[in-house]
Parts: sequence; C-alpha cells; structure tokens
Amino acid sequence: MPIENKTIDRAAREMLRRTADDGVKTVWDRLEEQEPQCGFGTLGICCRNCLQGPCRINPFGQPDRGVCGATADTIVARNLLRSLAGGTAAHVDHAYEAVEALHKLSEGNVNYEIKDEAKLKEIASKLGLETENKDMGELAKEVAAKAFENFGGHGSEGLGWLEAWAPKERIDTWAELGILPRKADREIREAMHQTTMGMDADPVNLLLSCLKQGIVDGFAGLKLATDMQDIIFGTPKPVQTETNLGVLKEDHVNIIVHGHVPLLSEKVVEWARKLNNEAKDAGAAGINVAGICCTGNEVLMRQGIPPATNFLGQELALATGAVDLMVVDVQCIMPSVATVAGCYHGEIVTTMPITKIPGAEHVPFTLEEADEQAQKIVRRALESYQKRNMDKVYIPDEKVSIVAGFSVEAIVAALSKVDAADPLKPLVESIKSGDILGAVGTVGCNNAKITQDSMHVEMVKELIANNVLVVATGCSAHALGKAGLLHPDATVKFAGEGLKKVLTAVGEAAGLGGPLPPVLHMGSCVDNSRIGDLLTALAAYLGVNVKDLPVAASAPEPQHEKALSIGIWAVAMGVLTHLGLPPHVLGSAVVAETLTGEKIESLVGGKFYVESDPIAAAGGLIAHIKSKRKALGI
Ligand code: BF8
Ligand code: SF4
Repeated sequence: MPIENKTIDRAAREMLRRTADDGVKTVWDRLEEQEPQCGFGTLGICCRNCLQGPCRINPFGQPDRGVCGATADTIVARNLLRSLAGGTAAHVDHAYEAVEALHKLSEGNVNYEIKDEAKLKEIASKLGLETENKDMGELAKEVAAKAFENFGGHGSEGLGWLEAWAPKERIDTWAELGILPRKADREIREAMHQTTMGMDADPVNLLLSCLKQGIVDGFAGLKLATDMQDIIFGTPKPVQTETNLGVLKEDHVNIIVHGHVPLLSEKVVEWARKLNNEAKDAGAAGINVAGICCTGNEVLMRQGIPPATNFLGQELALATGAVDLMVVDVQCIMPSVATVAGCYHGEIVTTMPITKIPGAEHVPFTLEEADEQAQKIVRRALESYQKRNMDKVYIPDEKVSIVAGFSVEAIVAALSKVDAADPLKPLVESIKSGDILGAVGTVGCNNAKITQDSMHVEMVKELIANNVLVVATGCSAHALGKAGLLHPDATVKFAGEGLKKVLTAVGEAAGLGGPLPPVLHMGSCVDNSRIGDLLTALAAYLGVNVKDLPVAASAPEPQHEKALSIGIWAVAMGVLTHLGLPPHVLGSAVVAETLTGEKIESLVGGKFYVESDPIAAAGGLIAHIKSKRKALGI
C-alpha cells in the first residue's frame, strides 16, 4: 500500500518512510499481512461460542446453520451484543476507577483533591442530596456512594445516573421497549449470558439488548466517568496548545502518556513539572509531556498538554527515537509499541494489572501510592533519556496550533458573553435563522483500513462549509486538530458564511479577538457524555425531544468495540449515527437492515447510517439535518 493511502498526516508519512527504511513493521504492514481478512468474520457469521464450533454460515448456500442450529441472524446479533458488552464493560470499568478515586479521596486516603467544588455540588443536588452547610469531603463521600450504586445491586433497581440525567421522554421510551437498564454490572453480565450457547436465538430480542448496552454505556460509563473526573480534576476550560509529532522536543526528556483514565496521566504531568530541575541535572533542557489517545485528550483539556498523535500514530511517535518513556494505562494500546520501542528507543511502562505487555516494564499504579509511582515513572524517563542515541533521533517538523477544552460549561460561558441572561438563546437563534444549519458530533477512532484521518477531515470540511457546527472528541478531535480545524483560522478559511458570522460574534464577545474554531474539541471518548448533555439542554430549551433536533453523530473511522457502544448509545438517544465502515453485521440482512432502517428509527428516533465516502457522508448528514429542520418548521 503506498504511504499516501495509509495516512494524510504529513508527520505520519515521514515516519512511515523511516520505518520502511528501517524494516520496522507498523500497523499497516500487519494489516497487509492479514489480507485477505476472513470473509466469515467480516460478515459476522462465524461463531465459536461453544466447543462444537467453530461454525461458519455460508452466505450463498449450505451450511445455513451452526451445529446447534443457530442461523446467520442469530450468530450476527449475538456477536454484536458480545462486542457491545465489551465496549460497555471498558467504559463502565473506567467509570468505576474514577468513582473509587472520589470515594478514597473523600476518606482522605489518597492524595487527590476536589478541584471543582461547584460541579460536586451541582451533581449532588441533581442526585437529590442535601448540599447546604456540608463539608466537601462529606459530600464527595455521599456522591461516591450514589455513584457506586450504578454498578451492582439487586432486583430491578435502575441506574441512578440515568434517572437523574436522561430526559424523561427517553426514560419512558426505553421503559416501553423494555430496555431501561438495571445496574451496569448486571446488564453486562446478562449480555454475556444471553449470548452463550443455547440462549437467545431471536435477533430482534438480541438487538434490543444491544440498545440496552448502549444506554448503560452512556450513563454508567461515559457520563459517570466524566462527572467524577470533572469533580476531581476540574471541568475543562479553553486551552491553547499545539499538536502532531513536532510537539516532541529533541533537547527535552519526552514522556508520552497513552491510554484513557486521567488518574495516572494527571499525576505524571504533575510530577514532570515538579521534577523539571532533575531533568536539567540529567543534561536535558526540561521535561516535555505529550499525549496520545484519550488520556492525552484528558490532560489536553485540563492541563494544556499537547497531543502528539492519535491511535494510528502511536508506533510512529516511538519511531522518532525521541520518546524516552511511554506510560500507558488501559485501552487502545497496541501491543506492538513494545516491539517498536525496542527497535528505536524508549521504555514502555504498563501500570494496570489488566494491561501488561510482553517486553514492557510494569510499574504498578495504585491510587494510594500514586505520587511515589508517578515520580518513579518520571525518573525512569530521565534515565532513559541518558541512554538516548541523539544520532538516531528524527522528529518531523510538523505541528499546528489548536484550541481545546470546550466543556458544556465552557461553551455556555462563551455564549453568556453574548447574552448573559439567556446563554443558549444566541445559539438557538442562530440555528433557527439558518446561520447554523445544525450540528454534528464527530467521534471515535482511526482504523488502519481507512486512510488515517482522511474521513474525519474531508467530511468535516464539507460539513463546516455547509454551516454545520462540529463538535469532536476522541481520536476524531486529534485528526481534526492535526489538520488545523481546531483553530480560529479554520473558521475564516473553511466555514460557510452563516457559521463564520456566528462563531466570530461569539468569539469576539468572549474576548478572543476573533472567531471560535469551527470544530469545538469537547474531550475524550467518555466526554461524549458532554455532547449528550448539550443536546439534552438544547432540546429542553426548545421544548422538543433530542430526536427532533437538527443534529447527527458520526464515527468516520471506527475501530474499537467502545466506539460501537457509544454509537448505539447515540442511536438510543435518538440521534442518526454515521459510521465510515460497517461493523461485522453484513452477514445478516435482518440485523443490518434493522440497525439502519425505519423500524429502529420509529422506535427510538435514531439509526445507523453507513457511508464510506466522506463527501457523500457529509451530504447524507446534511440531508438529515435539513429534514429535521423541516419537521421543526425552521
Ligand atoms: O476511547 S477514539 S481509538 S483512543 S476507542 Fe481508542 Fe477509538 Fe481513539 Fe479513546 Ni475512543
Ligand atoms: Fe456452533 Fe452453535 Fe456452538 Fe456457535 S453455539 S459454535 S453456532 S454450535
């Protein structure tokens, strides 16, 4: 595959020339080695859920059933539900870690603080807790106790986080469909049970459970994690920094934080700052921390740490030979990072008991000893720096300015500069007048099957040219950042007239001396809950339901099971959700048509839309937005 087809990111292209020259394999080489990928797996019609299998269904004839009699429809739906349970488990486990941190800090056992007391109080009162005259530690303990209740429990008790934050209309809709979740762990467990041999064979029933996993993901995963993290680390405010591999510094000790949960990365950032002088003693100009994937987004949003690259660039960052240490926690860490670091330079440090990689060093990370361990990790980076061969360092000269940190609170704060008494009014008026046609949330991953960042960037350019406001999270936000779209200049250059007018008015009122960027970076993948909160607030303001808003979601380059869980949450919320490539469901017409068809839309208001051409996808999303506008009479 020519390098131009692998990525549009110029820094990544330079590094791929380097890895090719050095004979070092990357994710794209391994994809080529896998090709042709198994057709049965691609269609979702293989099953290995029992030892009578593996079974495969012939899409063109016999056999049309597995040994037990399962049809393609059953197998595809079952496999999808298992994937969703995996994605949901990842987010719920992430949320659990964050709740545990709040609980432990409330007991004074760990060295984390409550950075956002206002958010703690706001969450507590939404949960029905008394907040007046209460010590913050005490309140945190009560909120953590309420949060813990979302994971386990008895009977048919529901999710407190959902009950407090989901729109009433959604709760009624889900209850009517029988998909209002009970506790998260119970639902994930049940999905695993439901998909074992000799259990559910009804594809429609399985798909309803898929929707239920999405709802669990949204409230007991995304929303819960974000709320806890905002309380502990602060609610993001706009920050300005740079992105792409050029943020690595040749004369600095370079530490990469990679993974998802900010409990570790925040501490690494803190100790990198505190130990900066030790780096000078070691002969470096200082310590430079950069991020990859979603923990990179977390420390970007709150600490202004520059993102080095997104998912597909993780090996390429190491190929610079300038990364002295990459510390990882959970999720989206390719095991190959240990091999690539071995070919160039740098130590890979794993920290979590459920994420170890052969060839990496394991430094266990615990909340109780977070400071000691973070110091140890930073000092290991200093040692690694001293072993770096400067002749083998090559950092591409590619970096661009970005603005990030657009929490809902930050967006409302900017809008309130236009209308202090009624902050949502200017946004809603702009939508009504057509200056803003609608909004699309672009989220999710890179996938080696799609030219890196190309779908994100080309689709979003088309959207903003058509006056669609874009909010972004995850690796999508990274992609758009590297392409310059998280910067006010991009508003001038790419936005349609109406969108430009609004972003300029808000940006100038907010004292930025120019427009807001055309793409608002709202955070990591768990921060998709922020998009959910924004839509919920907008719908409430307009007196309509989320499913009636002129909005859509898109994961242009989805890769992870988590992206599917987020996607199905968006569908369950009532939002049309675009995917740039189909999940492994095409082996069942029932499943594929249900997920993308009118039936699911009539039930929940949302559905999936698959389109691999970025301009056509933008066109489809714009047509959807226009139809929603028409239905609203605007
Ligand atoms: O949680 S976007 S590749 S890093 S899964 Fe992974 Fe996908 Fe990136 Fe963040 Ni989200
Ligand atoms: Fe085959 Fe049925 Fe066993 Fe799956 S559960 S492997 S289809 S026999």
